[in-house]
Amino acid sequence: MTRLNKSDIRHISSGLEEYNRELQTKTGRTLLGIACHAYGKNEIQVKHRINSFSIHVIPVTAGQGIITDFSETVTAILQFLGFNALTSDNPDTSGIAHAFESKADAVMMADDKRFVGINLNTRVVADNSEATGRVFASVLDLMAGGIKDHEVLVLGCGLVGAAAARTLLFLNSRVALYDVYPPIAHSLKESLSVYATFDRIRIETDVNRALSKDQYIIEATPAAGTIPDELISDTMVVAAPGVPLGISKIGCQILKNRLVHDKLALGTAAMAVSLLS
Ligand code: 2YC
Repeated sequence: MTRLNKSDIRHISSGLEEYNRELQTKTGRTLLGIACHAYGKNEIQVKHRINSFSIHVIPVTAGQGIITDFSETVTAILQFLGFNALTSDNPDTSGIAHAFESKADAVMMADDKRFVGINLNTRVVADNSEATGRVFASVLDLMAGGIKDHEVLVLGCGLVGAAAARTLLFLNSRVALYDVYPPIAHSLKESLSVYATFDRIRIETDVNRALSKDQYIIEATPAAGTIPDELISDTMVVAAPGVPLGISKIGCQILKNRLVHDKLALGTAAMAVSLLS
């Protein structure tokens, strides 16, 4: 899991309005709309409930400690969506206790291993890796005008790539799994075979060949330069949850409206919407 740093986070809050417009242009849906699409929720009904759903974002000092503005940025994303969200004045135990005492509906917090949302009434746990893979697969579904029956190349078979692949199979697409460490791709294929017949899941071993074959891509690796500029075709569509982004600045200019990437917003939005029971 890539640990975000201050510079990854610095411009997210101030850029939310523009990013929302960008998502609308690229996918036809807003940040909230995409999160609703990912969880099959009716956006109108969600909007009726969202203002009264209180979420405390709690800084966590464990391990490598607090990332400057991480909690404040998560809170800003939630408030942008319409949630009744605040950053707790107290970290750790005190923050969790205060959330329960003030009858918050949910908390969100992250240590070095997991970033989660917890609904304090239903006990539902929203995991950032699961939600991020699911929401970026949904982005690809929207950008493709329906991903059903297409093949999608999933680069990176970790927790996020796995959740994306699972979602893509639920959406009746086919997946080609690539990981720099092939056993990871093979074990993902094994675990996915409970969701789909084997013929809808294949292992890709040559990423360059795969990039010339598949136009729909999930880039879920923690590496830069995963998709070289010279392999970007004029029909390629990329949903990229991976941090850092595996595409160069020139590659981003080539892809333009056929690339969606962010480091926190879509995953956070998906987590929060999934907590609304
Ligand atoms: O500020 C705090 O409360 C820190 N404990 C937050 C640490 C977050 C570590 N995780 C990450 O940087 C990202 C997550 C946003 C998702 C995956 N890695």
